[in-house]
Amino acid sequence: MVLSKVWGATLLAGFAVAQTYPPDVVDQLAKDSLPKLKEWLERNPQEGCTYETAVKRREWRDLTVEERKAYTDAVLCLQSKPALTSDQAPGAKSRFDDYVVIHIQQTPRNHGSYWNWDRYAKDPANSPLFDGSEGSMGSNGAKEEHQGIPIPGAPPPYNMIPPGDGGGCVTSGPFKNMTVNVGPIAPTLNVQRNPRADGLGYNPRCLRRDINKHSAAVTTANYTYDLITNNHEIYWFQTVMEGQFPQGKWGVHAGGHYTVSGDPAGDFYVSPGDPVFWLHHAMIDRVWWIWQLQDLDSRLTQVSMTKTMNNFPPSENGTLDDLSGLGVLAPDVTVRELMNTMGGIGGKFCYIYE
Ligand SMILES: *[C@@H]1O[C@H](CO)[C@@H](O)[C@H](O)[C@H]1NC(C)=O
Ligand SMILES: *[C@@H]1O[C@H](CO)[C@@H](O)[C@H](O)[C@H]1NC(C)=O
Ligand SMILES: *[C@@H]1O[C@H](CO)[C@@H](O)[C@H](O)[C@H]1NC(C)=O
Ligand SMILES: [Cu+2]
Repeated sequence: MVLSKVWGATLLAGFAVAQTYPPDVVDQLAKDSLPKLKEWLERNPQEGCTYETAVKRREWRDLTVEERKAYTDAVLCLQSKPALTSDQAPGAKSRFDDYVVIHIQQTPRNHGSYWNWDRYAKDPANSPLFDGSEGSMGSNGAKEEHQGIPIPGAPPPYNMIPPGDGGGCVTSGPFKNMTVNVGPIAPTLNVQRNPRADGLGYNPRCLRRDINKHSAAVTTANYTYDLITNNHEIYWFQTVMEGQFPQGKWGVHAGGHYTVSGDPAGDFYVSPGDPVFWLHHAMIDRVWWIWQLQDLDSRLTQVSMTKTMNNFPPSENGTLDDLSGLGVLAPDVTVRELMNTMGGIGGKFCYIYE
């Protein structure tokens, strides 16, 4: 009896470990597009970067538990080192906070592993990403009542995402004890206010999440596939990805952010303060990369939109010669260099997605 219980548990554990995710339609499209990348590289050899030497970015669950722990340990390490931005932002206490500050001030690009939304969309709270195990990015927050997530500019019923089962402090996993230092600026939960109007003052509090399957429902592979294959210009690709709120379409970008939700993940400005932000934005980058692969000759250099968000205040169109300006994080480089993920910045920027 006892023995069979032990066996049952072992089998169950074995089954959980063996859980796999068959390729979704977007994974298949990415795989089918790789010959186009190889063919383009043959015609356009890049300095310091080849298909073989490119870093292979892998999905969260495709990393081993040890590799996932190494990733979260690296985040914890950043959180243990002194900040470089404390002059401008007294609330910044760590090197991790520097990234949040620069995001608040600008728009960063820095990614490692990624989160394939479709894999966990049905039950994100119990997925390898958020199940609270040591190989996760930390758990959901404790249950705490709230009204849901207001989506300004959308018609009912799309103007309010119903709440999930969390809302409070993260209860387990690597970021259980994490302190959020800066913000909020645009909170979706009732969060204690920052002492400074610009959100950069010191405001220590727990990391809160409300893992939300209502938001995740718009990030299944069919939405992403539709986005990639039915939008042929960067303007439309970007517009559909970022959501068409007046039409009640949240888009995969907001869908992913609000799958985590909480504080600071649900805050438009401070969202990088939740470590999982970086996995979400790596997926955004992957989706853009797959879109580019469909027509590299034209899409690798396509940019759209003006230099201000929603063109407010009105500004000139962005160009490939614009400088990124990542402050203390990195020297200035042109958008052109950042667009070239197969050899930009003298070959330092060299990666593909697996
Ligand atoms: C959280 O902090 C407590 C008290 O310092 C410690 O015992 C625990 O191991 C920490 N948990 C994690 C996941 O770091
Ligand atoms: C994706 O699939 C869901 C569930 O079947 C469906 O409700 C939704 O309309 C689909 N979205 C697109 C863009 O095809
Ligand atoms: C800016 O971009 C828009 C959309 O691509 C285009 O219609 C417009 O002519 C551009 N403006 C300038 C000054 O180049
Ligand atoms: Cu975002």
